Amino acid sequence: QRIVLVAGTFDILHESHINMLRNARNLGDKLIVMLSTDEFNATKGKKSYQEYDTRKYVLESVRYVDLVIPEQSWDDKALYIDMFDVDIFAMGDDWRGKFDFLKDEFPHLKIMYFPRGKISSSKVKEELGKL
Ligand code: C2G
Repeated sequence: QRIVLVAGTFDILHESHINMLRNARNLGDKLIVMLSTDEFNATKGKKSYQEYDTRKYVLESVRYVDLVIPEQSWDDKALYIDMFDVDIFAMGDDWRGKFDFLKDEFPHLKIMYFPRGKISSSKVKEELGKL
């Protein structure tokens, strides 16, 4: 079984997120999503509209997602790659190159970057404000 891991905040889930999740799931047999906690986002100066439990609830109802686990710090990627024996780590290409260092610790790991979709949660929020 090939295990795929993705990470993100997934606030106000939209079709570009779904495309990314579907593409990631299609790389293997099981998709694990590391979901940023509200506390982790706060350390990055980010605040989501939906709190962690809501984002988790929504993601768990997506057919491409097998498991949702919390991302509480930058070190959690290595922790979970090891724990779940992850084969592929996938992200949108807004993160291109940023996680290539994981290959030093996990030489067997494949790192894939997908072209980023058109929609962004911040754009959605901005446009909703204009309605
Ligand atoms: N994404 C995408 N196209 C979009 C929006 C998002 O491909 N239009 C991808 C991002 O590249 C990311 C995932 O969907 O792989 C989740 O996006 P965000 O919630 O914006 O994730 P982010 O906060 O960038 O999370 O540890 C790193 C962070 O957890 C990354």
